[in-house]
This record gives sequence, C-alpha cells and structure tokens, in this order.
Amino acid sequence: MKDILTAPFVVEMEKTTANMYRLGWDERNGGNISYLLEEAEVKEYLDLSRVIRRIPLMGVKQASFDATPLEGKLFLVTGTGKYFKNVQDDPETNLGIIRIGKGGKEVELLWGFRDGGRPTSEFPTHMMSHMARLSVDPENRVVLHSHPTNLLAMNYVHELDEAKFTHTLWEMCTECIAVFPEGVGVLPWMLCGTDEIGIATAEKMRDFRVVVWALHGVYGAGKTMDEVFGLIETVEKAAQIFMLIGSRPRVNTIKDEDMVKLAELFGVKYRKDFLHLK
Ligand code: 2HA
Ligand code: ZN
Repeated sequence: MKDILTAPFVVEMEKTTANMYRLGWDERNGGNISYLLEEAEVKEYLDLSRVIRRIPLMGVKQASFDATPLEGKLFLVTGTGKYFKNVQDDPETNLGIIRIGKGGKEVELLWGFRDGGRPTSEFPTHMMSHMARLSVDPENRVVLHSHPTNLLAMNYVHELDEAKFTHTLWEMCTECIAVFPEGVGVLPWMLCGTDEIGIATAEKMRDFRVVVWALHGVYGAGKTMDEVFGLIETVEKAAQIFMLIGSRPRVNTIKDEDMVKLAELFGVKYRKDFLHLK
C-alpha cells in the first residue's frame, strides 16, 4: 500500500484548504469540502474492507432524507468543527475518507478523523448537491462551501435577485460571463445545517455551479478542484471590484452587447434572460 499522505487527492485538499484560509475566506471552522473519489484511486492507499467506525449523520430527517444514489461511493471530506488553517499540518485529524452507507444516513470511516471526529455538519447538503450535480453532469466530483469576504459584503448592499446579482458580477470583470455563463443562483438567508437549506441548494445546483447563501457564503461545484476553486475565486474577484467601486459614480462599464460577443467568442451557453438585450 502506498502512503495515503502522498495521495494526489489528499495533497490537493491540503493545498486548497490552505489557499482558502490564506485568502481569508475560511475563518475558524468556516467552510467545508467534499471530494468524490474513484475506488480505483483509493485502493492503492487504503484497504477498503477495513472500516474504522460507522458514523450516523446528524441534521438529516431520517424519514425523508435519501441519498441512495450515493450508496457505496467514497468521499474525502473536511471534518465538523475543524479549521481549514490546520488541515495541512494534520490532515489525518482534520480530514476523513468515508464510504456512504444505506440511504446516506450513515457513513463508514475508512481513514482520518483520528480524534474521533466526523464529517462536516454540512455533509447532508453536500450529498444532496452532489446528487443534483451528478444528474446534470456525471463527471461532477467536488462540492465546496466557503465564506469569501467580498461576496459576503456584496450580499449586504446588493439586491439578492439572481438575474440582477449575476448581471452585476458579469459587469465587474470581462471574462466573468465566460467563466460562469449560467450565472449564480441565490438563496435567501436560511438556517444552515438543515434539510431545508440542503434541498434548496440542491435544487439550485441543477442550474448553477455557484449558489450564494445570502449573508453566509457560497456553495460551488464542479468536475475538479481547480474548476470549483476557479469559479469561486472569479466570483469573489468580481465582488471585490464591486465593493472597491462602492458608491462612486460609474463612468465606464462593460455593455451587455460586449458580454454577448465574449460569450460567443468562448462558445459558452449563457443566460440570455440575465442580460438586457435590445
Ligand atoms: O463548516 O461554514 O456553514 C462551517 C460552516 C457552516
Ligand atoms: Zn458556512
């Protein structure tokens, strides 16, 4: 068996959490990531028949929650209450590799959470988001939640209408419409760690890879860690420009007609209804 600490997926998770911490997006225990792994890639590092412990999931309504499509699937996931700041120094305590048990109501721990820890309290929302993304993109593997600073600030001063919010972001950097042509979904403030926010997030995830949780943070999803990280950093950059402009009068802007040219140049399918075209 190879050393799990050298596995590319573990190293990628360490680097991503460290980056996000240093960007100031994931203070304290803020943020969580789940990474769907291939059995073949994990088998090189772990004996998949060795279950360390079984962990029932909290925050799910046992009767209605159903993650049957994920049964048997393996995930690398950040731990509840754990700090992104500490992942790189002690991955085995702050991360875990789990296999989804019956209906997704419990998981089997195969590695990690060495101090008796458990997956992020947001894991049910992650599972629902994975199912939603997989239904529209069978290659989706990463779901990530974070509290990017400027995006959060923007939530306090910008209308939370999806079309308007997306349009403003698209105006803030030329390539935004090419990076997230489907726009961003926006949910109103909701209580986190509940079935309700999980269901609402998953519903948005059918149409968007980025879903803003108003006054809280953001969920991102994609095929690779780079794709999801790139999405969030582009949205955050646009929000930063918006906040830097503040209430100063805008002298110049990117026009909707220019955005169309860009989307056409990149050959992306974009939300035409989020633009005001003549
Ligand atoms: O994991 O960010 O939303 C801590 C959080 C919960
Ligand atoms: Zn959060």
